[in-house]
Amino acid sequence: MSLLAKADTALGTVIPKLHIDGAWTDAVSGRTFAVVDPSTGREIARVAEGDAPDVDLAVRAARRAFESGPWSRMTPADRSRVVWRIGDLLEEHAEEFALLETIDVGKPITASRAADVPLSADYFRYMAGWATRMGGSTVDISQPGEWHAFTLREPIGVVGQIIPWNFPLLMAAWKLAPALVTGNTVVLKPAEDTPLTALRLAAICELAGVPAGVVNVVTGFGPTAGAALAAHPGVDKIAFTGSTGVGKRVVEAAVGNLKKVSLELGGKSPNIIFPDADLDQAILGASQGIFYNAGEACTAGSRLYVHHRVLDRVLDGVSDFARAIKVGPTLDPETTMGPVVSQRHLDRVLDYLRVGADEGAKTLLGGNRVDTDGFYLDPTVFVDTRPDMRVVREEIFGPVLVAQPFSDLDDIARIANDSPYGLAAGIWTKDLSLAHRMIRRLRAGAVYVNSYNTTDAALPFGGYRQSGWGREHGESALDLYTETKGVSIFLG
Ligand code: TXE
Repeated sequence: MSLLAKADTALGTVIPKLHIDGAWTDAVSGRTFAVVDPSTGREIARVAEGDAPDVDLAVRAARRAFESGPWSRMTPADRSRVVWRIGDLLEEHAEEFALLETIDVGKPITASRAADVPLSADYFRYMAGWATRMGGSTVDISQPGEWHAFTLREPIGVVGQIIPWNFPLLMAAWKLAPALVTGNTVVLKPAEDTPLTALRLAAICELAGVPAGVVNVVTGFGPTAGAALAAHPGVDKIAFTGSTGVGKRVVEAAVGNLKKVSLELGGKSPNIIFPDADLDQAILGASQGIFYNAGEACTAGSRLYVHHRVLDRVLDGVSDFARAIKVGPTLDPETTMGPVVSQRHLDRVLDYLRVGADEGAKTLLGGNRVDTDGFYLDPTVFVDTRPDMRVVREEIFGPVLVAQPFSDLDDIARIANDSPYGLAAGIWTKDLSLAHRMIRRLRAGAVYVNSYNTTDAALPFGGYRQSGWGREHGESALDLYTETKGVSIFLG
């Protein structure tokens, strides 16, 4: 069977409806919206268009499931087993999920197979372990002999989760797994561009033994379904990954009932190559840091700073890498870079290419859309940029790199930090003390040394400044989904 036919079969496994209280339902309005394959620009499915009334039904179902159990009252070992099983089932259905992700997002099948699906499966299994590991502690208060004081960690309750389209399955895993192991119930809203794997995942959760009402999925648009979820008074906590602008709107919407908020937002991350670096490694890291996933990554190393002594060599190397990228249809195993996610996003990135040229940046490479069906762009490198240019300051979220030389080792931390964002930063050097000095000076939630884009389920992840609030992964993820109760007992 060809991959195209297999993708069609995978598409047939998705129930294109809302998943509320364990049932698949149409939107109250009866409306649906189109899902488009970015490789071709053609509609491949229609899914239910949820809105405020559907969100309300889902929140009520999640509340019932939270209040009446069994989920929030299950033993940690039982919850752990169910969450682990989600990971195992994802692995059993790996090829189906990889195909769905590929046709929905426009990412090469090789990437979906190698990264998105296995990382998502591993994430559920990693988080499953925390169910039986987390707990409170005993605390000595004023006169220990007369008091017994301790803490309890309890689920927050009903959690709303709004996720983006660049890594839809992985983002669903990052959100669902910690919320579930800690005993919360969830209403998940996937991005309108990429609803397929979240819907399939809801079915997998049920197969794994997640009770009805614990994982609800409402597909729909941001300003309608998303905004309704963020504002809903029955939601105790909202977790959002997406643009900084919408993150601010989510915060405003959450004010009504002061629901807890965690945010993973945009970035414009610096990748800094010092003159002593292993340049072959650094060139590879700088190139993959921006061109992986067609630049649609919040941690993308989109600002490249190269010491002037090695600038030419690095730019030559990055250009060679970019020229060797095979831009093309995502089901072709030879393709190394797919299209961007949508016509809307293509227009946004093309606009930045025009802005960069107008601002006086020099296009070293690329700068054009690929003239074919689908939303393809050439890998692009701008040089001769200035710190105040929009292409240097704003997140483009496409395969567009801005490169600048630097001379002063002390000044580069200030230049790198000159951004409203603070999500990630990369350093390339063999000088250990320089690396350590830089690590401390960079204002970013993730610092990569002689590597780029390393993520691990165990390593806290989140942003400084306008890149977000809170830390996902590791034990920090539990903080996002639990309340801590301080208990004091007077012993008399
Ligand atoms: O993001 P949105 P968009 C950045 C990136 C990109 C830009 C715009 O720079 O170019 O955002 O992309 C939901 N209330 N990132 O417009 O709108 C929406 O339905 C509640 C970085 O696609 O932020 C989707 O589910 N929710 C990012 C989610 O928010 C709303 C990943 C993200 O979409 C809403 C994606 C509203 N008013 C884009 N409006 C990252 N940090 O990785 C929209 N949404």
